[in-house]
Formats: sequence, structure tokens, C-alpha cells
Amino acid sequence: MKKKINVAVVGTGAVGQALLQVLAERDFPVAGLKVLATKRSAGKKVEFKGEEYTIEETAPDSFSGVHLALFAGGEASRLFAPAAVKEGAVVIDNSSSFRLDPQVPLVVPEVNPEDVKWHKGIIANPNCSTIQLVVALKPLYDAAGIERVIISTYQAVSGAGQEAVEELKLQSREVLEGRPVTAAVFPWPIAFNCLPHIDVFQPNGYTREEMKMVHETRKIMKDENLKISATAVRVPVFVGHCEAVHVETREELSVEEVREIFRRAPGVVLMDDPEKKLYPLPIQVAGKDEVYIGRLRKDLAVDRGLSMWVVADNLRKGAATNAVQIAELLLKESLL
Ligand code: 12T
Repeated sequence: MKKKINVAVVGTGAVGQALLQVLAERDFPVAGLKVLATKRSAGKKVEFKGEEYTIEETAPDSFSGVHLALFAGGEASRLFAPAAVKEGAVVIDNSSSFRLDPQVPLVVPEVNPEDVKWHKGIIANPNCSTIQLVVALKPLYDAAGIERVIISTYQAVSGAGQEAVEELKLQSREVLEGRPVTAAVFPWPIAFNCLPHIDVFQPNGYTREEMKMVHETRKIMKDENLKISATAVRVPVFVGHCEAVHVETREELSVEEVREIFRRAPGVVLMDDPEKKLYPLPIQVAGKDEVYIGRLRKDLAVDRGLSMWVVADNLRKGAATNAVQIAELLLKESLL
């Protein structure tokens, strides 16, 4: 009989809800399920596969008997992931707390599945923008090497949580009705605007979100010398992060060769027929699990340069789906 796993999902916000949905859709072999969150959500109900579960407040002893704990971001990871490991659970963590810890594998199953094998209790799920980026970069890296990468992101508000989604809805109404706009989650109004500011600024002039892409990409690709720089921008989109990616490869690749590489790449959907107005859009990619690539062309500004447009559902491949894929990999490798 297939092994059945006792699962805890920690967090019931945008990513926590996506985790429950993805676990159900992919028919992950859940034996028991605990849904944990802060006091604020404790007592509320959530549904999983037609059954109701009552949300419990997370405590250090919540993880007794739990085989797999999926943490959906926030403070809970730092507070409770070590306790979950002590109880014998394997933790897959969506927060940024452990991603750069040398003792913690940082995994995207299409890119570095081998890294799950050396986990010591915690496996980190990368930042949403990093995940879709490395799924697109890895096949090019393997085929031709990569000298340098420049990224501009167009990130959906759901990356900042459910309150951010509500803020975009409210502000949109306020603008259209000519009322004053209230900004609470984001530093400036996001409705009908773009904010070149995600997470906090660092002394080097970049935001933490931008530097996460730099450091996490290097760790996942195992190339600490990779030249990579990013500008991360929040746009008034509910779900789906877009990235304009400029890659300078070591060896020359024709656009036709790259097309063929992406057609065969795991987790990638090539959607590239500009004549037919075919290119990935967040409103189409929302709800999907793959990374969509289009607008493939030569970068005119550099030798051996390629430009492309990379879109993924930030709550699914950018968070929940990637975490569940890691869990599936653990199961396949008998590491759960
Ligand atoms: N600040 O996982 O605001 O490190 O969209 C993800 C998303 C951090 C993270 C966001 C963020 C992360 C956001």
C-alpha cells in the first residue's frame, strides 16, 4: 500500500489556501491533516477534499505525529519550524528565513531535485520570482552556460498576501469613484500605479526582493559567480508574476535552438507566436502550475544575448505547487 502521510499546513492566507488546494488536486497521500495558524484564525473552518477542518493555533507541541509540515510564510517559520523538526517532521518552508542557510537545501524540483537528499529537517522553498526565473534559466545554463542575467519583474499583489489583494480591490473602487485613496499594506497606492519597491531597501540601493533573486538563484544553480541583477516592481495585477529576462549565454544559441530547448524543458510551456498575439499573460497563467515563456528573441544590446518574457502563477508554481512538488520528491526518494 502507498505510504500515507500526516500533514500540517501552517498558515491559512493566500499561500496556505493554495497549499490545501494543490495537495487535494494532486491527490497527495494525506493521512491526517492539521491546519495551523495564528490565534487570529484559530477556530475558523477550512475545507479539504470535502471535509471541514478547524484551524488550530500553532504551538511547539502541534507537530507531534506530523510527518510533513508545510509552512506558508510569515513569522511562524522562525518560531515553530525547529520545534516541528524536533518532533520528527520534515519542514518545507515558504518563508525567507532559512533559504540562504548552508544547512538548508533550497529546491526547485525541475532544477536541483538532487538537493532534497541532504536535508536535515528543513527544505526551503525559494522566493516566487526566483522559482519561475530558474525554471527558465536552467535549460539555457545546461545548453550553453550563462554569463549574465538582467531581470525586471512585474509582480502581482497576492505575493504580499490576502490583505494586499483586498487593498487593490478597495483602492480601485476609491479611484473610480473619485474618493481619496487609502494605502495600508503598500507604501504608496497600488491601484493604477507601479511601485519599484518590494520588501525593504538594503544599503546597496537594491530591495531585499531584488537581492533574494540574486542570492537564491546562485544557490539553486550552484554558481556563486553568476552575474545577475534585478529590478522588482509591484503592478496592479491580482495573480501572476511576469519577468522580462535578458540572458547573455557563454556559447551562441539561435532563437530556434532555444525554442527547441524550451519545448523539451520540464515545467515549461512555450507560448510564443506574436503574429497570433500569443504570449503569456498573468490572467491566463493564473491557476496554472507551469512556467510560461514567450516573446523569445535576440537581445540586440549584447553578443549572445536572448530576451524573453516569463510568467507564472506566484501562489502556485511560485509557492504552493513548488512546495508540494518537493514533498512528492521526498516521497519518491523515501525521505518522508
Ligand atoms: N516581500 O517569499 O511582498 O520572500 O510579494 C515573497 C513575496 C517576500 C518571500 C511580496 C515578499 C516574499 C513578497
